[in-house]
Amino acid sequence: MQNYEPVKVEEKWQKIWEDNRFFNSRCDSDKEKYYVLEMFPYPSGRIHMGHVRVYTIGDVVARYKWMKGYNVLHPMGWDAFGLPAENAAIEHGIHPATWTYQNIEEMKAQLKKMGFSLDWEREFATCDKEYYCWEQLFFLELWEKGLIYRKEAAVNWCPGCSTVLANEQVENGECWRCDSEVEQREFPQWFLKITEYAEELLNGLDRLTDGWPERVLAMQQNWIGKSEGAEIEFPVAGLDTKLNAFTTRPDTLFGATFMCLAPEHPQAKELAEYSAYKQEIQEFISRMQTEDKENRVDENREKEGVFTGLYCINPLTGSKMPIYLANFVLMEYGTGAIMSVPAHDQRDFEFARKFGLDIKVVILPDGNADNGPRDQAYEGPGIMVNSGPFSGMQNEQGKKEITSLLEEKQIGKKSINYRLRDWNISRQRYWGAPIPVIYCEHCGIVPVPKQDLPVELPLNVKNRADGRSPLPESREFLNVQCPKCSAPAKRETDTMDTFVESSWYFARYTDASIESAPFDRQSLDYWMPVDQYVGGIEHAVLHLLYARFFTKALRDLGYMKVDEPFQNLLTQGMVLKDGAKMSKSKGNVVDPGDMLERFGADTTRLFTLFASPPEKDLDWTDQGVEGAQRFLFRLWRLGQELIPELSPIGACSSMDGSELPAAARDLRWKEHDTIRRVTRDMERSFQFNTAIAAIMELVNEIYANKDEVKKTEQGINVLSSVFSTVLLALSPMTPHICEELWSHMGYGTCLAQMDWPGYDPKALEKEEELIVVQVNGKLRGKISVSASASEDDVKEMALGNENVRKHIEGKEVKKVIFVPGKLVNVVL
Ligand code: ANZ
Ligand code: ZN
Repeated sequence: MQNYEPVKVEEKWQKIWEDNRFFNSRCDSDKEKYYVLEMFPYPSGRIHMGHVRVYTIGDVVARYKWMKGYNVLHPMGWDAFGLPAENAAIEHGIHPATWTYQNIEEMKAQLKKMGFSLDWEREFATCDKEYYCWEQLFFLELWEKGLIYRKEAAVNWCPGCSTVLANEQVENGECWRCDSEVEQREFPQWFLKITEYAEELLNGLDRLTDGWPERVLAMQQNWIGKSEGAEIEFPVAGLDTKLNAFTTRPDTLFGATFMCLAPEHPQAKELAEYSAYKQEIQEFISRMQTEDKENRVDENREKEGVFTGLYCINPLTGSKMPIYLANFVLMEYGTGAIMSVPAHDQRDFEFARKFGLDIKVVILPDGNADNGPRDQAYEGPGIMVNSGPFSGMQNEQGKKEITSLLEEKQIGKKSINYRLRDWNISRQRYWGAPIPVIYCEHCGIVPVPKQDLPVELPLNVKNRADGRSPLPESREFLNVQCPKCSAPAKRETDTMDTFVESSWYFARYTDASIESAPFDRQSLDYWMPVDQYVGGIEHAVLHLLYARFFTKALRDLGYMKVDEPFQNLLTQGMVLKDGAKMSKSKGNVVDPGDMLERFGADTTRLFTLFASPPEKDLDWTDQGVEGAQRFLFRLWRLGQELIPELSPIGACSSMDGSELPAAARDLRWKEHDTIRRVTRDMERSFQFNTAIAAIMELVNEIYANKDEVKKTEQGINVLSSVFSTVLLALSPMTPHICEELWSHMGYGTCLAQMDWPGYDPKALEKEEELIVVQVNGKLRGKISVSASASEDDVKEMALGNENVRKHIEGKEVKKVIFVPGKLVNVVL
């Protein structure tokens, strides 16, 4: 008897798979393709349990689809640009490139130990210039198409480190490194015009309803945030100027009693010039400038403002509306100015209370005339009141009619606003793809000529101790001849947001080695879109939105024909320990490296798959891991005991069931029923945990009946088939141990090359069970049902029995008790 030594078995099969190149995909138009992808990792140095989980899920899908006869693509690469590499450079004095590529090697070795069926021939890192050069080309082409522009924009600035910070580096408004308060500063930045696609990104969600989690769709929808309403002009009293406000509630115009401007509004400064409160206004503006915008719009944030001393005229009532600057109004949304309706908007209500402004009710919930004082705004629908000719109207109707009136008078118009903002892709960082732009004193902003790409990120720079990018100081990089006039010019020293790289990597995998173009068109059209994408919910609106946008933009540049990159999306749950997310500070981190050494890949895989369905959180427990390991040992022992007597006759092999002895027939029934259940669980949103449970049941059944079944030759055939079926069904989850036992059985081909077993419906038919049906405990009938019938099926049949029907007629059924395989009791 051979001992089970997981690590030895695993190394053996990993080598065999790799040597035979089983998982290296080729285009094959005769076969249906299946592209499964997990979000690629950042090369931090070691894989963590989150990686283990997501890549295991993807691997089971890939292996299953191979077995189902698909031509599968399952690639892997590295999201390799980004800040941690620069931090490591500062901390350990090691170059970001060295650090990154070393980490890749280490993580790759770990991933290989997990036995994933990955096509490593397509591997790349986004920091390879062979990759980012195409991104620079896209930049230039998007620019030509008007989808990229440069504009002054506020960024996070740390006065302590005198550098710009990424959003992720701002913690509670403070610099992560020196704790200085972060300020907002204006810098010229490059923007990708994602807003141009707002409507398409929104409508495209409808086509994803079958394949994407509802939650992600809802998050994207909210993020895009389409609002329909009106833009209305308000003349400023005594000045030859007017303010434009965007509102979703033109029906409340009669209740608009004051105006609020964003502190950053350009007209705020203009008005200050005419104001007696100039000083206060300026103080307010500069105070707001330092405050985080998220904070400012937080609904719990105290409302703040300053009166400008000036007034607008309400175009419908003619009354004077004092103009304020207010903290909760942002310049980025709508027009940066609002008409305030304190009776029907809670923020306006709080503001009005604080500054003693008029509150005028213009909508009543159901028209009842409760006009007394309120302690909060009524934001719901209702009947319009105090609204001149519109009084008595339903407010939805009022929205339309007031907008038409404003349009007629040419003082307003319908307007649609999106919450979605253009994507600022400039980063004042070193470890990223250089933005291919040159600044010339004579010619202005000049694109790098396409034949000069890539603009290589120089490696011979000294990373600065203060964390600022070394690029502006690299004379070699900075100084360049203007491509137009040949005068000395300067390169752009900002690099691209790393989310740009992850917006198209999935397309590059379709042919990662082509050097003459970003994509091989034929391969791209064959493989795209990704059939199954797997990744974390934290990317619901970041990466997943950017990638959708980029796909559409590349389509419009003529590179691809798909509209959506990811047909189906699975967002896996988190890996917890003791109910909390694993983190260094909590000290509850489980290291996959240790797991691999102690238990091996199959146990690690089995545990993560079995502990909970993929989309739910998974709580790591030692007992769970040990349980998974115990099961594999049990399977191994069963194999050692049985295999000498078994022969490689195939899984779910065909035989005449009616001739079998009872024990063998029952086991054969269980075999086919297991495949039916496992196939269903795999097909239906990848419920691997229940699939595994079904296989475990089958193993138990073999243990319980093997001695009896073994007695006849036919029985041994059944055992051969059943054990083969166990190995096949389990092989996507724990491929190594299955391959090993499969080879012990004497099969000549690898499991990795086998087809998924199909069950024989005939094998499932035989089992008819006699079920006793009682009404209030008294025998009223007997029904014969298939053993595979569900509880609901049996109950339905019981209630449908003629005699039973007679006894329950006209009475209320309180409860139906079901004892599987035995009885149904109807309680009246
Ligand atoms: C008057 C009004 C009356 C409003 C009322 C609401 C209720 P959504 O739905 O998110 O699009 N608003 C407009 N621009 C703003 C800005 N730049 N900063 C802060 N608030 C702004 O929200 C649209 C509503 O948010 C607009 O409709 C406006 O307030 C406010 F009973 O106008 B409303
Ligand atoms: Zn020039």
